[in-house]
Amino acid sequence: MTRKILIPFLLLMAFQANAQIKYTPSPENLKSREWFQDARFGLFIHWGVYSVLGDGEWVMNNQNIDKETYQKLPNFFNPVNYDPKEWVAMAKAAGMKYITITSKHHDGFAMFDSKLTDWDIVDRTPYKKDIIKMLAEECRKEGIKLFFYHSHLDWYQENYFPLGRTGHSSGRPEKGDWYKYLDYMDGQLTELLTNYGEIGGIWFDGDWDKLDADWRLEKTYSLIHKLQPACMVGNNHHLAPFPGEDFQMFEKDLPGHNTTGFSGDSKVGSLPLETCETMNNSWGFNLQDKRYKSTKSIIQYIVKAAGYNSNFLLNVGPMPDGRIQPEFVSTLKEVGKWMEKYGETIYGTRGGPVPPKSWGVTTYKNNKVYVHVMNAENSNLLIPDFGKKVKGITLFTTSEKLKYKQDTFGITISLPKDIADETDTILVIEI
Ligand code: H79
Repeated sequence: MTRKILIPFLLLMAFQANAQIKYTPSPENLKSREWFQDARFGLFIHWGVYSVLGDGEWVMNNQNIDKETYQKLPNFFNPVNYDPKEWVAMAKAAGMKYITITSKHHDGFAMFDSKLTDWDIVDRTPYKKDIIKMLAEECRKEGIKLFFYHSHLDWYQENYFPLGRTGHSSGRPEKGDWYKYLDYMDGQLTELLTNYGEIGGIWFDGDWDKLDADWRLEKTYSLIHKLQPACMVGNNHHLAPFPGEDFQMFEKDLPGHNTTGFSGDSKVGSLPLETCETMNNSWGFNLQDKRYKSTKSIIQYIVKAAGYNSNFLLNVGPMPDGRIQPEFVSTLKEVGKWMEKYGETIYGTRGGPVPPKSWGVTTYKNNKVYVHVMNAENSNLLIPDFGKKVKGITLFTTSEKLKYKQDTFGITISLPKDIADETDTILVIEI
């Protein structure tokens, strides 16, 4: 081959090889995915200097606060009542197995001690302590895995330029170096994955702010997997998963649903799934938001998520003084009581074998199928055939044997009489 032909040929080969690079998760990573799915229930925490204003984590954008003014907020962030022991104990008692906390939200403020900026908790607040480090230590002690929510979108950094769809009132100059911003982000992720022990995963959000930007995701994802191979990557981009991602999340929607309007393109893929929800209607602390979800509806959300083969990540927005509001604490306590009693039908299970129905959902583990009846429609329940011979059916709480008939249509079960107003009546099918 002459050089004239050889060089383009080699380039073409290299290009094809590159196009074929596929992400192969490491054995450690695959193990994390199993652990994650078995865990089923986690605590989401949105906490930042925005909490001071009691108007949610989008307050900088929503109230059109410019950077100069917003910079006053860290001066008032002094969470003297912050006690990571209390937070972790609360999560554990609720039956949660992991915590996902905002290391940085869209306001760009680092809740950890970053050497790459002084826009962080240690440099700017009177509190001066790294709340993430304190939480990481407590989580490790208590066997709770820690994940970081980290925002791609940044309303503070000048190199986040050109601007996206949000953060237009921050008063930044009309110039910036995009790739420097991405280097900065990779730098902060390196800090988070080097200085805080083992991290369960990184939960990205905000790339939808700049749909056409080169986010250099492959580079960032491989950096994460190089630093901590077991660390799972997820990205709330509302699209089908990209290569390099290890779990797929759904915001305020069960997998495949789109009640919010922004989950439309979130085709459910084959990775572990997670649904996140708020306890009232806000992520960050919101003083006026009293739309508290009932214990029953939260339990039913956990159960439904499990039936969709999905984890449930339930959010609290702690108050600026470091405490979690009592309304949340008491509901979580009740949820924990339920999980203690019925957790066997949730933890370590997978969704199915019957897809979710109007009456409820199913989960399974080994030779048991748990039928979660949340809306009994009449005294008999028909479960479509799922190709297994039934050995017996009992009521989970009392082990009472239930009458049933199995034929080509499925299994018809006679339900116990007085279940109408229960949160979740669980039947156990032995196969
Ligand atoms: O961290 C919490 C929220 O602050 C964050 N995700 C959760 C976990 C969040 N950010 N935005 N949203 C949730 C709602 C998204 C709204 C959008 Fe749009 C609609 C994004 C794109 C279309 C509004 C309009 C924002 C950009 C254009």
